[in-house]
Amino acid sequence: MTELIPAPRSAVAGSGEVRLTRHSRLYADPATEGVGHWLSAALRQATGLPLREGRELDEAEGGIGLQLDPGLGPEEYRLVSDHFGVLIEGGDAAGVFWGAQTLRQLLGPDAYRRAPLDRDRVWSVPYLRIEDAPRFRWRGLMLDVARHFTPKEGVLRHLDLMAAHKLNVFHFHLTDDQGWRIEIERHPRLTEIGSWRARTKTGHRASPLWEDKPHGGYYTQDDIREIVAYAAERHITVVPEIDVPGHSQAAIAAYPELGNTDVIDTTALSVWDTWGINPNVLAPTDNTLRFYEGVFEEVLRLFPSEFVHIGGDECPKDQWRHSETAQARIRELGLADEDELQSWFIGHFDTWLAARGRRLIGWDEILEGGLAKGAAVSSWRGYAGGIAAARAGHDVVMCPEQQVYLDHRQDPGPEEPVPIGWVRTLEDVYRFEPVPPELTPEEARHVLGTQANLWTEVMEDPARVDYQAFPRLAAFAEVAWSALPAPAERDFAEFQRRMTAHYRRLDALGVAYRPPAGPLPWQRRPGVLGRPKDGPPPSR
Ligand code: TNX
Repeated sequence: MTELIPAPRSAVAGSGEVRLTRHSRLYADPATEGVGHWLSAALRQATGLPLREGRELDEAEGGIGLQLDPGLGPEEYRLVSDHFGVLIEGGDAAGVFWGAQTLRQLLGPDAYRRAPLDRDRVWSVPYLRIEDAPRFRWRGLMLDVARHFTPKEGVLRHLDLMAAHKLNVFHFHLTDDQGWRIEIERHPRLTEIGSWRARTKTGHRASPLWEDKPHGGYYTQDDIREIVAYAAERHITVVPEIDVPGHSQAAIAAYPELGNTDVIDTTALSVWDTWGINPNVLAPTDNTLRFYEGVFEEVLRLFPSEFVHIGGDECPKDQWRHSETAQARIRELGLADEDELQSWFIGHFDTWLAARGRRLIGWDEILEGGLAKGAAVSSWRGYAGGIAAARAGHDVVMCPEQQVYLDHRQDPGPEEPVPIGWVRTLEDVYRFEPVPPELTPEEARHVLGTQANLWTEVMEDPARVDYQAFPRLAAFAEVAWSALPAPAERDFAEFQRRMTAHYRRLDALGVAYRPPAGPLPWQRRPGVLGRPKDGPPPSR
C-alpha cells in the first residue's frame, strides 16, 4: 500500500483519499508552528497550492492539521488520513516533523520538487492510519568536509536529505590533516593557512596521480550558525568534531608551535596533500591545551549540542616517544606510556567539557588507556570498541567500518568507480544490526544508536558523495529507524520493492545515486585510484 522508507511501525489502509486543493488549509498548533512553516514551504513549492494557514483544527478540513498528543513518546507520531483531512500528531514537535516527512512520501515523488511540474494536477493522500516511532534516538550521518570541502549549500542539502530519511544527528567532521574548515576568531591562521592545500592525491594514497590544483574552503561562524539553525528546523542536532591529538596537520601547518617542535621542524609542514595516518600529531603541552580550549570555547558558542566530538582516532605515538617534552610530561604525570598520555589529553577535554555542561564523544581509540566516566564512544573499528564501552557503562554510537563506511565500494565488480575498502552492498547495509547479540539488555541500553560515515578522500565532488551515499543511506535509515527483525530474517526483496518508489523520490530530489544496475560510464574512475581486492580500506 504505502511504499514508505524507512518503514513505519504500523500502517493500516482505509478506502478513499484526501485531496489537497486551493481551499485546503494547514493548521499547526503553537507547539508545532515550526513544523507547519517547514511543511507549508515544502508543499507550496512542490504543488503551487496556497495552503493557507488555518486558525483552528476544524478549518483544516480537507487539509492538514498538526498538533501534539501528550500520550505519545519522544519523536513518536500518528498520521491519520480520512474524510476530515490529514492529521499528524506527535509526542513532540520532532515527532510531528517525522510525520510531515511521511506525508511528503505519501504525496508521491513530485512532492520533493522545488516547483510544480503541472499546476492542475490533483494531489491526494490515501486514507490510512500510521503509527510510528524510531528504534534509536541517535540516527546519524557523518560528513567529512576536511578531505574534500562541501560548500555551505551542499551541507544544507545533506540536512534536507537526512530529514527526508528521518535521520537526526549530523556529525560534522570539521578538521583533519588535509584541511581546517571552521573559522575560529582568536586563531585566524587556522583558516587563513589551514583551509587550503596546494594539491591533492587522486584516489588511494598509493596512487601515482596528483591533482595539481589548490583545494579548500571553510565556513564562517555565521555560516555555522545558519547550518545549525537550518538543522534545528529539521529536528537534526549538529555534533561538531574537532579532531585531536592526531589528524591535526592542518592546524600545525597554521600554528607550528602546536606540533612536536623538539622532534621535527614543524615550520616546514604544510596542509597535507595525501591520505593515510599522519605522524605529525599535537604536542601534549600546556600551550596546546590552552589553544584548543580557545577553539572549543568558540565551538561551544556555535553548537548547542549535548555532545562534542573530539576525534581521538589514529594518533601515532612515534613523535611523543622521541619528544623530550612529551616524555617529561609522562614522568611528571606518573603515566605508564604514550597511550596513557593520549588518555590524559582526552581526559583533560572531558573534564573541561563536563564543567561546561557538555559531554565528550570520541572514536573508539579513546578507550585505550582508560576513559572518563561520562564520555561516549563512536565504535568504528568493528563492534569490539562499542561492546567494551557499553560493558564499562559508556554510551555508544555504533558505526563499524566493515558495515556502514559509505566510502567503501558497494559492488565487487571491477567497474566500481571507487574500488576501495570492504564491499558493502545495499543488502549488506540493510542487514546491518547496530546492537551486537553479545550485549545484555542492560548493556544494550548504552547503544544510543547508529551512524553512517562519509569519509571523502575518494569523493572529490558532490556527485561522488551522492553515489557513495545512495541508495545505501536509505537502507541505513531503515536500520536506524524501523523495528526490523534479526538480520537474517529481514525481507530485502520487500525493501527493494519499496526502493523502486524511493528511487523516484531521489530523482526528484536530484540525488546522483548509484543506479541499481551499476555505474554509468561517466561515473567510473580508472582502477589505479584504488585497490581492486577486498580488504581493509587502503585509504589509511
Ligand atoms: C579511518 S574512522 C578514519 C578516517 C578515514 C577513514 C577511511 C576514523 C576515526 N578514521 O580518517 O577517512 O578510515 O575509511
